[in-house]
Amino acid sequence: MKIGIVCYPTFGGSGVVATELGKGLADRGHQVHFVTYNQPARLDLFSENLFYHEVAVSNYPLFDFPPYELALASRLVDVVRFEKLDVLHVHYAIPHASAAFMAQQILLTYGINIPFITTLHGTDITLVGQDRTYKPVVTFSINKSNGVTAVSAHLRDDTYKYFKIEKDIKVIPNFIDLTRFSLKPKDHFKKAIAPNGEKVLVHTSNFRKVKRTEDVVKIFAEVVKTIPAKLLMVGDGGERSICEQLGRDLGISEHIRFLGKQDAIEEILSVSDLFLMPSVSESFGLAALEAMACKVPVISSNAGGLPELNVEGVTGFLRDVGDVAGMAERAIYILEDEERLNQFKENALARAKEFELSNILPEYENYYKEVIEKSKQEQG
Ligand code: GMT
Repeated sequence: MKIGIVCYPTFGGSGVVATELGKGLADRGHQVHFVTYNQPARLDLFSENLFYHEVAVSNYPLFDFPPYELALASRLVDVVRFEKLDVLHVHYAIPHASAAFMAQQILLTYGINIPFITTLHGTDITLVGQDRTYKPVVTFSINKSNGVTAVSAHLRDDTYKYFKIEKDIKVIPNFIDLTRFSLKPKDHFKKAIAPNGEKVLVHTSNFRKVKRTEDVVKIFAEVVKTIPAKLLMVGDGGERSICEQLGRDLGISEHIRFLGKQDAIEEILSVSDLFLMPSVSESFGLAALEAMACKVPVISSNAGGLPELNVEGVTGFLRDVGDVAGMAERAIYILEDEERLNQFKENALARAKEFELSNILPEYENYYKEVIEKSKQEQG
């Protein structure tokens, strides 16, 4: 198949999923065309089946807000026509689904009928999508999609709850490439981070409010009272400086390292003993899956789709959003007993294996075929 993928090229979960999916599809012989405003962060390899088409946005002085959606639609028209794509797959509804719909309508005037699939990732539904400024467009473009997927059953149900959706939404969870995300021998790094054998807790995110990163610091503050430990904070965003200040205020900053944005996340996870994800909402929790693949158990909130990934008492524990004391108590429970910790680590990996790329990718392939076939039939 010839597949066009639209996504945010940044470090966000939807962009990561879209890029890893495209790479996986290219490995299986499909031709994959990324259409976005920057080279996706994880599109870091050469393959004869991978293509990248940049969307250039005109900076005409009249525009206070350059119309990215129009530029994207125009670029999609161009790429579909000249690369003869079979299907478009857009990740994150805003503004990708409406741009794909516009491109689809324009392409009809050229006698080309291309179906498009929208994958809902989370905040496009739970946060931004519900903003009155976007809701009618989000609803319309989901309903006009030829196929719709959501990354968890919870996100699918939320979409039905908050929007008037007439389409079937297929759940296809996030996935993990275990050849990349696995425990790496990084003893020298572990020694540098935790020279006295301290336990290493870790959090990776884009430090937005939805991640409740302050809770991460507060949980750690409780843990370090009982267990010698270090905290690695990976990523960057608006809440980072607040967390740095909180660490200082709580007198624990010497035990916390802010590492900023990192490419080799799997190396950091490889020296970690426990992952913290206290998010207020999380449609799936890809960062937690990446941790589990590197044998790191998870203490998380029970928000959104997290219970579909993190299994209570097996791969970690889940507590209500904001229950810092409960999360800290469960973190100590896992970390205080070496044998117990090792069992949780094994369980985390076993669970991650269920989301192996090779298990999930065929679900997307089959769905593409189904949607293409259906669209051909509808066309007559
Ligand atoms: O909100 C983010 O963390 C980024 C966001 C995105 O769409 O880029 O991530 C969402 O999509 C990921 C991939 O499907 C999911 O694993 C994350 O749980 C989800 N984030 C939230 O729902 C907050």
